Amino acid sequence: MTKLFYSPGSCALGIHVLLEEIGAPFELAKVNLAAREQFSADYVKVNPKSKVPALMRDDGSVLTEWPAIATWLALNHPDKGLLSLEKEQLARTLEAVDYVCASLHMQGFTRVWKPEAFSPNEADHGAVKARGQEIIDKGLIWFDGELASKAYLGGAQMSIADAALFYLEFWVAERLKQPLPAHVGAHYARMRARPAVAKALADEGLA
Ligand SMILES: N[C@@H](CCC(=O)N[C@@H](CS)C(=O)NCC(=O)O)C(=O)O
Repeated sequence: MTKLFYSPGSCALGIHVLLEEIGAPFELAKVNLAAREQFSADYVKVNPKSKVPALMRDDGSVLTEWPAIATWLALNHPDKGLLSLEKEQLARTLEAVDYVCASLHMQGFTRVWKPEAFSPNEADHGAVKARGQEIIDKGLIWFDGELASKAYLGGAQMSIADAALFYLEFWVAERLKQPLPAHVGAHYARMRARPAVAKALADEGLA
C-alpha cells in the first residue's frame, strides 16, 4: 500500500492533504524530525536525502521532492482534477508550486528557522532571519493578488498548487503566528473547511 513518510506539520502536510483528497488507501509513517529520526539508518534506507515527504509506492519504490510527489499523485488520479494538463493552467500551477517549494519554503522559511544553514556566524542570524521574513512577505503579497478574484489558485477547482500554498499558510498562521493577507487568509479558511484537509490535520494531531 502507498505509504507517506511525514512529520506532523511539516511540508509533508500538503502531500497528506492530496492523499486525503484522492481518497485511495494509504498508510502514514511518522518520522520525528525533532528527534532527528530523518538521519536514522532505517529512514536513510527509505530516503537517503533525510527529508520528508517521501512516498513509497505500491511497488516499493520511493519518490521524493514535494512537486514530484504531488504531480505523480495527481497524474495517477486524473478524475480528481488536481492537475489540469491544459497548457496555461499547467504552467500556472507549476509556477505557484515552485514559488512555494523552492522560494518561500527553501529560501524564506529555512532562513527564519535555520539561519545557521546560511551563516555559521551567530552575529549574522538576525539579518538572515529578516531576509527570510522579507521573502515570505513578498510571496504572500503575490499569492494575495493571485487569489483576489478566485477561490483556488487555478479558479474554482483545487489543485496541487493549493495544497502547496496550504502548508505554507499553516506555517505562517500556526507556527509564526502572523496574520495572513485577506485573500490568502480566506483561501486558508476555505482549505481548512475541506473534509480532506480537516482529516489530514486531525490525523497529524494538529486539529
Ligand atoms: N526539497 C524537498 C524539501 C523537503 C524538506 O525540506 N522537508 C523538511 C520538512 S518541511 C525536512 O525534512 N527537514 C529535515 C531536515 O532538514 O533535516 C521537497 O520539496 O520535498
